[in-house]
Amino acid sequence: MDLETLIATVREQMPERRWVHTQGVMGTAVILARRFGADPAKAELAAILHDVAKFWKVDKMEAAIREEGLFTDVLNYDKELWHAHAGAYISRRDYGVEDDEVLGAIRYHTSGREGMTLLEKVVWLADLIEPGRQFPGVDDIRSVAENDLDEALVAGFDTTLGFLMEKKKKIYPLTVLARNDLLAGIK
Ligand code: DGI
Ligand code: FE
Ligand code: FE
Ligand code: FE
Repeated sequence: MDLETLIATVREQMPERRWVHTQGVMGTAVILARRFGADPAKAELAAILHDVAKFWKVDKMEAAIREEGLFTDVLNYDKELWHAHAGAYISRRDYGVEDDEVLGAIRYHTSGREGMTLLEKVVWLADLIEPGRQFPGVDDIRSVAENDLDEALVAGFDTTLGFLMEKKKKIYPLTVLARNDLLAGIK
């Protein structure tokens, strides 16, 4: 599938405001990729697809996750996590994305994981700080992201975890592992 067709296919699966977010993630992911030495084309492709399943019906996300059979544990956690796995699965199955780096960046764009790749970090952070995002502390994370990728991710995970705690939500173990791993890597 060529890029133009892919973009049109993704766009029609989401409301306009989510497409605006996706475009923001594309732009920010390319900037961060250049800044930190990841592949900008891969970052952009992952960004295009990262939220493709976000507005699917819950049953459809669940069916995709069960069909793939790799991350059924996520079904015991917040539904907000599901679109990332469903998205990675159909990116390969339906949209011909074979690149494991790109697929990983889609799959882990919500939860993160232990041992995140450079591309996964770039897309995770771009999702959090694209220009349309507004939450307390986002400008601080943007500042840190000017020069320290891992430190920006730690700040981002702290914000996400704080939000989940406040909402009395379960925390998916990969998110905890991601933060611990990033902390171990920064002094
Ligand atoms: O899809 P987006 O809104 O662009 O962003 P996202 O894919 O990063 O989704 C973030 C949402 O997922 C956010 O509202 C928090 C929620 N969430 C629920 N459980 C978890 C979680 N996020 C993480 N990282 N870990 C969880 O366990
Ligand atoms: Fe998402
Ligand atoms: Fe995110
Ligand atoms: Fe997103």
